[in-house]
Amino acid sequence: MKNLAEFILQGDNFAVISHISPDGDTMGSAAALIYALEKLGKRAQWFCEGNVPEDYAKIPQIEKLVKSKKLEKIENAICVDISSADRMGSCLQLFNNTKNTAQIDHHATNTMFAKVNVVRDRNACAFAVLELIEELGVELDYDIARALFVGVCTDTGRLSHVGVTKEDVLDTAKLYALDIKHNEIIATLFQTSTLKKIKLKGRASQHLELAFEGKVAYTYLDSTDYAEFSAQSSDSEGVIDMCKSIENVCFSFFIRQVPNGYKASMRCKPEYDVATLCASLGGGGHKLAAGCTIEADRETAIKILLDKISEVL
Ligand SMILES: [Mn+2]
Repeated sequence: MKNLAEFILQGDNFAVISHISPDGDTMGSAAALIYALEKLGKRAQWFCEGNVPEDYAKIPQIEKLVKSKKLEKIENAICVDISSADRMGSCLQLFNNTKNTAQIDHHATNTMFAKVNVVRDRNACAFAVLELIEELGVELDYDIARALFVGVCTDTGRLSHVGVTKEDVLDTAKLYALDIKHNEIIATLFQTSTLKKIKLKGRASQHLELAFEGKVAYTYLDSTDYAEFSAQSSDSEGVIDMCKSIENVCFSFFIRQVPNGYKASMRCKPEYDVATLCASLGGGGHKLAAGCTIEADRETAIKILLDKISEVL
């Protein structure tokens, strides 16, 4: 972490890069980092392939990302919550053209693609960014704390996931100490829906199937489903949780159509490991939540995933 703090203190202008199809952790971590950089008198601009999902844009500290200033010159790049270079999507070009590169992440599968790499074994990248901010000697404030809280909520299921540690809770307490209006953030992100999200979930539940005596639940959404409800990929975020919530299910997956095939999200019970399974298909992620893209038609993609699961069940 000292290396990364020095990297930051030596620079003046920074590109802060989030992963494609940004989630709350990559956006919250990026926003907190940009606030901290600005407190140090640095200039920073956010880069990401993909739009900020509508719900997240309602939180001013996340909306700040798209309002971040445009830099004329970029000499330093920092990736947040990015496990491998390809997760930058179209931002990879910028990264490759930048002289000084660093990253802060929390994926066990991280490929150490930057010059300065900080990968922490934490349940959200936001916790690693909190540690960085403390290392930099930047005082936590309301905006930083709210941005980090968005990351924490997203990746820990609001501190409900099985691997959540005492350290996670104690770090989150530091955020609560800044009067972050946690209830407002939670209501905006998790307790408010839209008609299109509910319609999509309904469609996904129509497609829902069980396999291997109910131990596996899976469903899919095609591009036409999204188009029908004028929805985007982030509108189907809750679909995998619906599959996972079914009684006796050990593995669940949700595939959605993308231009080159199907993108799969997978979950499993703690005694299994979907990170390894997805890695064997060219993807990655965490032990209990991972993903991959399968360049195939829907039937083939489902068969490939079921075959992989049958090997470990
Ligand atoms: Mn993350």
